[in-house]
Amino acid sequence: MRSDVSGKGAPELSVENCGDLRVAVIAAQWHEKVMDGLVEGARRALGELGIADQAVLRVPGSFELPVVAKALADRGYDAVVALGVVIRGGTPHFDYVCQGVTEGLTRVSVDTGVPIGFGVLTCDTEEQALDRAGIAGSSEDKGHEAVTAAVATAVTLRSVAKL
Ligand code: DLZ
Repeated sequence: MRSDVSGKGAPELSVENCGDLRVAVIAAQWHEKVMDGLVEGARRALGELGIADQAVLRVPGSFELPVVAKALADRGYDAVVALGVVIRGGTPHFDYVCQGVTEGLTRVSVDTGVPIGFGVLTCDTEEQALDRAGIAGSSEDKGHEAVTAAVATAVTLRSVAKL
């Protein structure tokens, strides 16, 4: 594993009794090769978890993820997973997109009570993003991780509802 990779300390999540959950994945379209890896990792995780009721939708860019996440939460999905890649350029645009998507997704999740898996990579370079995209040679698989985290949280919320 590379020393600059952020996943040090990540838990091995074991998620059970989740096959009946409804899960939606939303994916931005900027940086196609990285996004293909994230979406593939997300689909793999859904399969491993036995989630049959699933939807995968696309939006143009990461900035559009929160509004669609809100619509999906309102439609009754138990968990939503947001995937995107924002790569730093020469202008402050990176900061605005990162801030908008992060704050937007947080707000939607807390306001609706629906967990949102945060699979938005915010990287300085495309190489860093590819290293987290779950493709051959990557050190991390952030699409898979985001689905697992969202579904694990939905299972926890179901337990909370029974307390
Ligand atoms: C405009 C823009 C830029 C410069 N960079 C990215 C990026 O690296 N990743 C991404 O997902 N989207 C980017 N966008 C597009 C914005 O997210 C958004 O789609 C547009 O500003 C239109 O609202």
